[in-house]
Amino acid sequence: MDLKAILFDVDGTISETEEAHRAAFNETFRAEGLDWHWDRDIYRRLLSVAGGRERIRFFLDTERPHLPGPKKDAPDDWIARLHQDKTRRFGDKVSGGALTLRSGVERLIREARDDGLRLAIATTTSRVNVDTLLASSMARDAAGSFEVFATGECSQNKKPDPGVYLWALDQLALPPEACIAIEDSVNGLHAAQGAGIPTVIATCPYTDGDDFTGAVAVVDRLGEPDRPFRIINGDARNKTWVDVELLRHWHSPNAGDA
Ligand code: XBP
Ligand code: MG
Repeated sequence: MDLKAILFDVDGTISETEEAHRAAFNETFRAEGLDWHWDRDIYRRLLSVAGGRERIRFFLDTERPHLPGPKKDAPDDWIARLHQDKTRRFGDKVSGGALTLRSGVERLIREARDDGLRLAIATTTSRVNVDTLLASSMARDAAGSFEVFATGECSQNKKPDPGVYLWALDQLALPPEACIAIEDSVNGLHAAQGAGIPTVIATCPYTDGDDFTGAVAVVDRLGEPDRPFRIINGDARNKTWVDVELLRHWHSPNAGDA
């Protein structure tokens, strides 16, 4: 089946957002009077848990099991409040212009749209974070090219569960073999694979060097004519940036029977 749609992950793929997330988490913990500080090493380890609320809960359960008082008795309500504060702080950073798009993202979105491909978002983060990021870093016409927004609110379970991708496929009314996903992380790869969607990985500093077995290709960025990618795995066909033609090539081995 020919390629009909591209599903973009957000954090780490459209923009390198995780340092802004990490700063928002740490500012939230400080404001709450907690001695928690997630440095880059801790955060890289915690990123194996998708979802900010789930990540806080994992840290609480594994690193701070002796938290006293009501927080321990009703952690979920307290964690939800912490995460709301973190999301507000993250939104302030993003709307203040703290983030830019990764190399090649806006170009590929426009090329795909002009080639008649449909575009969707498939992310763990919340819809408000996606809207704020696109509004503050992407030209309106490019941001307006996305037809479906599958965000953290759309699926019971977070990546690597395939839920968010399955929801996106349902909204697109497309089979997985008509799509390709662009991701940055192992959780994202496994979520897309779980939905049967061939996946291209563009690594980011928090995921570089991870095991992306099963991806149709692995590059260090989507790239631009003046900013070539480094092909880590896969056949680049003498290209140095990801365009629609290369995506169609990477997609073709996965196409089912015509
Ligand atoms: C990456 C995630 C998110 C972010 C933090 O999402 O796992 O949890 O780290 O955002 P993506 P929230 O699927 O886009 O790579 O705190 O809103 O979860
Ligand atoms: Mg990601």
